[in-house]
Order: sequence, then structure tokens, then C-alpha cells
Amino acid sequence: MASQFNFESPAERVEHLKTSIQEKLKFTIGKEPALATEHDWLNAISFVARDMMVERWLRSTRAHFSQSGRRVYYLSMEFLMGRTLSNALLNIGIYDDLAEALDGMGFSLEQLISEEDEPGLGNGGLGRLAACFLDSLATLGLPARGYGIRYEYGMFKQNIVNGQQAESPDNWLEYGNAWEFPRHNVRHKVFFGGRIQIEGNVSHWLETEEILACAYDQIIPGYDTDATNTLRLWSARASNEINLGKFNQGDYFAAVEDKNHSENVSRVLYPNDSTYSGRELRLRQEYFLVSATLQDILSGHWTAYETYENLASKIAIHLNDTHPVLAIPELMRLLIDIHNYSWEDAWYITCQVFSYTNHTLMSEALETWPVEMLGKNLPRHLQIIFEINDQFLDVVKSHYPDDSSLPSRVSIIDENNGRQVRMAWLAVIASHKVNGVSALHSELMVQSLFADFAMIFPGRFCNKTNGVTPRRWLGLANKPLSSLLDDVIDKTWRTDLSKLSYLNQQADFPGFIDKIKQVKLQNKSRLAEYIAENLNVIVNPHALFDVQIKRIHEYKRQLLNLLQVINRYNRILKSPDDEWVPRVVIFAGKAASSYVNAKLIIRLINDVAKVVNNDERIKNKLKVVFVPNYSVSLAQMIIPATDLSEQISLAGTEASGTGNMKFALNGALTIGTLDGANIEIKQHVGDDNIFIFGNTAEQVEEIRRNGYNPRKYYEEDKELHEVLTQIATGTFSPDEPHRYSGLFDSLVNFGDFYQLLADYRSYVNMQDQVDKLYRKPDEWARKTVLNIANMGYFSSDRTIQEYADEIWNIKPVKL
Ligand code: 26V
Repeated sequence: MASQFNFESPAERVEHLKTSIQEKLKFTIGKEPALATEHDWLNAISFVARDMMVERWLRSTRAHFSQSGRRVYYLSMEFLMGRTLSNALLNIGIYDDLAEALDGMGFSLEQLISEEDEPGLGNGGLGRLAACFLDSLATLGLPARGYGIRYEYGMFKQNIVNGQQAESPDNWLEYGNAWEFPRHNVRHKVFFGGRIQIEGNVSHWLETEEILACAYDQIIPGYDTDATNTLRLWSARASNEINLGKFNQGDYFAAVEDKNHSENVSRVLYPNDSTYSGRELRLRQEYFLVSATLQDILSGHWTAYETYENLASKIAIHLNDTHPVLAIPELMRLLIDIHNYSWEDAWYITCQVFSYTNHTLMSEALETWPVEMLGKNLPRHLQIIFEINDQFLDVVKSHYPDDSSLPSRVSIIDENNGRQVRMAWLAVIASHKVNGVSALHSELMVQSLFADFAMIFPGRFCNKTNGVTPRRWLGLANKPLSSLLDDVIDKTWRTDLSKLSYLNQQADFPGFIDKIKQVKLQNKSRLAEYIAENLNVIVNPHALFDVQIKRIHEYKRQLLNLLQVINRYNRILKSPDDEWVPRVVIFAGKAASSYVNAKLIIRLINDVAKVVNNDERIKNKLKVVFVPNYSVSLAQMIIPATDLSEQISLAGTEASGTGNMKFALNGALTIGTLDGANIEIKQHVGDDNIFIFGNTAEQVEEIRRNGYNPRKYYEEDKELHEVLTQIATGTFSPDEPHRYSGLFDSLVNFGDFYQLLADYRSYVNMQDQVDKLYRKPDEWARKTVLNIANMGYFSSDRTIQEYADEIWNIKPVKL
């Protein structure tokens, strides 16, 4: 373990930490211990940890530059990092020492850790995946850097007011951010608007608006290694602080308006996930990220090599979904217009450098920009995109003369929908590799969305099944399980998750089964305490904790879960004396602010919770809880406390899922459809250790083709009929009986797009099997062990190693 206190005894290390904390409080925070707030102490320990990371960071950065291997730049509009302090302490190996030091000073480390404001710079899966990848890249010692935007406001805060979602801004920088290093000397100009003047072969971009991109760096420590990487986030600053002309005319407000307009570019994260809306500010954000980043990469490269001739062999740029795809025309522009490259040479480099991950097949999430909007904001880029398209279509026409509609199908410009630029098409045409995020998703990707391209570019498409970092999702989130694993395996599972397979041999030892049960109970009790304190609901830690936490979206089918909950309620009322397995059904997740149906689903969950939880007849057989303001830290608490993980999306819609992996890794059993990575989880943990129900992706398609009639299920399934009628007629909203008639109609009368009713019966039957198994605690726990034991494959270290070998062609830096 690398630590600056390597040669000290444990007691000396603890004393040393105490002194460091006191010094930080005094000299960096500027406070007397007696007057310091908890936040001051938190900042003091954050600075202590940061100092310890800085030394390795500088060493690591030096090594990166002294070695001339290929490096990867990971471009993402979202990085959902979670809290920093706890992860930093774990990675540099001082968690326990610091806990002891603070204990001696009268503080609890856990309490201080929970004071840290969490940066919510992402929506969900895509942003959290980027964060897991950064952790794995550093841990594997790979030369990489993340680039993103330092949004002033992250994902909105969710309050539940009268059962409904209410949003408020997330001012996460309010009390400063101890983890960032502002790089005042690293800034790039980003241009917008203007016009193009062509002189001979040369294009000039004139009369532009100009915004400054300022760099803020964050240290990304690897686990148990000196290897350390950087996440660089850009913040927008107005080029002209105030408009002096207007200021001198006495129009003070107008004078600062321009500044606001410029700085809006990094003001707020788009809180929308899975539905695309082509807003101009979003386009400007995407270009802002990409332009600053490419200028930064090129200038760094020049500093190292004083030439761009070797660019194609020295850098790899990865596009996390289409959001940073403007990097493609931006690199072309920089090489051609600024560095005097020919089109052919620039295109060659571009195609060597870029790779792209697709994260969704759902058409409503695919980004397209109106040609007119792109032309207005980025006229030169539009020209370049047209040129790429013309050249590509020429090749297509000459290779496939017989398919007359192929050119319009693969054209970057969609002429049918009011002339839109299809960003995914551009990404595919310019990338040397395109990957999906689970086996099923990657297969569907080449069969549907990219079928034409898969024919044109065989060999370009591949799969990289997602993974999660075991450091955060086991090491930090589940301390009781971690120490049990340390005892029975050793500590190395943190960097070699396949070591978990040793547990396969333990699954039949009653002694071990008991310990696993204790671990789960401990985690459940902690969550029960949280729920009691924060939501005023008392839940029994011995009940089955049934959890669905993720963005609220119709395709994820929280409503299907709720139908089953209501059915359970009805059944209990009908036979109150039966031996019911007590259940606590927990939901959490945010709905995009404009997503009416998703918000209605949240409201219905809360309405159902109110009725069920207050019904004396139910006693403790069923509780429904909606935990507000879902976040990475809440996930870290809820996941280890889960018995049953709900992964019930309509087959073919959830690209991978990563929550599904975190749950199984923490010993929850999955109830799920054959969708995304569920399929691979099933293959790894074994068919007997997972609850699979519902139609396959193929069946879903077949049902669609043959004309799906949801009303038939409503009419023929008595229990379902009752549940839906209750929703429609106000059983859960007596003050407004028709509150949910729209939801009812969307299922029964308007086509049930996500086929909830088609899967309903098999879901309910499978839930009965769940109850049956939970009645046999030892068997349940045994399956739990077999889940944990066989989740090694889903470490993001494995995923990143595959990207490194098969896409980026990068090797670890020698330290
Ligand atoms: C789309 C858009 C559209 C424009 C506005 C902002 C915005 C933000 C995010 C998205 C992304 C939708 C794609 C996405 O998040 N996919 C998720 O990626 C996870 C990681 O690969 C995967 O596990 C989930 O199954 C997949 O839904």
C-alpha cells in the first residue's frame, strides 16, 4: 500500500493525521477548532487527503509525459462521480487510520463523510458508467484523461411535496469544492456563430461570438497504486467581463447580460435522460466541451512532440454516446483551418482517433440537430459535415449501385424530417470502432439501428458489456460484506473481482451462510433507520426488501411493479390470515421535469404508499416507500440492504443497466426480464439463482408486428382487472378519483407501448416464487452467495481492459 506514512507505526500514522488535520483547519480553512463547523472539519480532512494524493498525481502525470505511449481521452457530457472523500481515503489506504484519528478528536468519520455535497453532474447510467471507468482506468494504470463540463448546477434536487415531485436547483458549489484545482492559465477560446469566408482553399470563420473555457482539474486516484489520472472539467467565462460600450452609456444591466449569456453555457446539466429535445443551449454546451477539449489535447500533444504527424498513433478519443460527436468536425476544422492539413490527411487522422459507444436504441433519445440551427451556431462545422457526407455517399453509391434507397438511409442529413443532422450516423462514419454496452444491445444495434452501416463497415461494430467498480460498489458501499470477504478470501478481490468465485465453495457451509445473513441484516437495519428518521415510516428489517431504484421512465416499468404491489395489497385484504411474507417495496428515482407520465407514476407510488401504509388491516405485511432525491450516495446505502432487485424493463429497451450488477454483487437476487445485461448476469450466476420472467426481445417484436391488444389482458385476467380499475376509479386518489385515468388509458386503451400487461401475469407468478424462496432463509442466502461469487465478470476493470486492448490500443504507464 503506497502511503506517505509508509514507515510509521499505526499509532504514529494516526497521530500524524491528527496533526495534519489541525494544521489544515488553522492554516487553510483559517478557523480555531472551537469555532469550526462540521463543514470546516470536513474540508480540513479533505485537504489532508488531497495533499497525499497530489504527490502521486504529479509523479504519475510526469510519467505520462515522459513515456510516449498512446493515451485515451474520454469525452462525456456527464460524470456522476458520487462523493469524493470516502473514495479518496479508500484508494490511498488511510480510511481506517483517519477514522481512528477523528475518533480520538471526538468526531465520526462516517458523519463527516455524509456532510460532503455530492456533485450530481450526470443523469443516471451513462454518467455513472463514466465515473466507474475513470476509477478503473486509474487503477489499471492506464494513461487516460476524462473531459467534461463543470456545471454550476447539477441534477436538480427532488423533494416529494404532497406525494408529487418538486424540483429545486442543486447549487453544489455553494460551499466551495475542496477537490478541484482551478487552472487559471489553462483556457481556450470557443467560438460560435458568425460566417464563413472562403479564400481559395482556405476557410475563415469570421465575426464570431467568443467564450472562454477555463479548466478545473480533479485528481482521480487509482486503488492501491500510485497511478493517478485527471478529470478536467470546463467552466465558461465571458470573454468580455462586461460590455464597456453599454456600461459607459449607463446601461449596467445590459452590460452584464452578455456575460450571463456566455456563462450560461456551463450553468446547468440537462436533466433529461432518454428523451431528446434539440435545444440550442444544449448544442452550445456540447460544442463548448468538444472545442475546449480538442484544443487542449492538441496543445498538449504539441508540447510533448512538437508535431501532429504522429497524432493518429498517440491519441485515442472516446465519445460517450453522441453528445460529444461534434469533436469529429472540430478536429477536422482544427487540423485543416488552423494547422494547414489537407482534407485527406485530416480525415485519415480523424478516423484513426475516434471511437464511439452507443447507449440506447430508443429513437426518442437519438440526437439530431436541425441543419438550420447548426448552421447558425457552427457554420464551419456544418460545411465540414456536409463534405464528410458527400464523400461518404459517393463511396456508398459506387459500392452499392443496386440499392437506390441506401444513400438516403445512411445519409448524415435526414431530409425527411425537416433536414436534421443525425449525430449517431456521423459518429459511426468517423469512428474506427463502435460498441454497444451488453451482448443483447450490441446484437440489436447491428440488426436494427445500424444495420446498413454494419453491412458497409463489417468489423467496425463490437460489444463491451458494462461493468461497475468494486471499490465503490462493494468496498465503500458494503463495509460489512467487504470485511467478511477480506476474512474468507483476502483483500485482493478489490482489484481482481474474479477472486469472488472462491465463495462458490462456501455456499454450502452453514457457518458462512449465517455470516452472509448477518451482513444483510446489518445493512437492512441501517436502511430501516434511515427510512424511519427521514420518512417517518417504520419498516421491519426482517421483511423482504424489494427495491427498484433508477430513473423513472415508462420503459423501465416502475408501473408494472406497482401493479404487482397493488395486487398484493388486494390479496392480503382478501386472506388476511394467510402466512404472508412481509415485504418492504422501495422505490427511488427522478423524473425529467417535463415528463408528465413519469411524474404521474411517482405520484401514484406515493398515493399507493399512503393507502397501504395506513391500512391497519395490512399490519406489517406490506410497506411501500418512495425515497426522495435518489443519488449515488443513496444508492450506496440502499443497494447493500436489498434482497430483491427489480430489473423489469421491456425486453430490448434497457441497453445494459449497471444497477442490476451492483445489486447482484451485493447479494440481492434479481427479478428481471431478458433484457440488457440481465441476460449475462443470468449466464454467470446460473438460471436457478435469478428470477426471469416475461417476453423476450424477439417476442416483444412479434407481438408488435401482430398487433398487440392490451385490453384482452385487462378483460381476461381478473386480478389485473381489479388493480387497473382501482387505479382508474380513485381507490388511491379518493380526493380526485380521475387523477390516474390517463395512466389507465395509456395501458388499456392507447396501446400499452411498453407491454406491461403482456408481462403482468408471468411477473406476478414469478413474485410468488420469490416469496416461496424467501420462506426458506438458508436457501435464499445460498443463492445470494452464488450471486456474489459469480459477479466477478461485471467489474469495470474487465470492461476497461477490453476497451484498452480492443479499441484504444493503450498500455499501462510504468511508474
Ligand atoms: C440522452 C440525452 C438526450 C439529450 C438530452 C440529454 C441526454 C442525456 C442522456 C441521454 C442518454 C440516454 C442514454 C443512456 O443513459 N443510456 C444508459 O446507458 C447506461 C450505460 O451504458 C446503460 O446501462 C443503460 O441501460 C442505458 O439506458
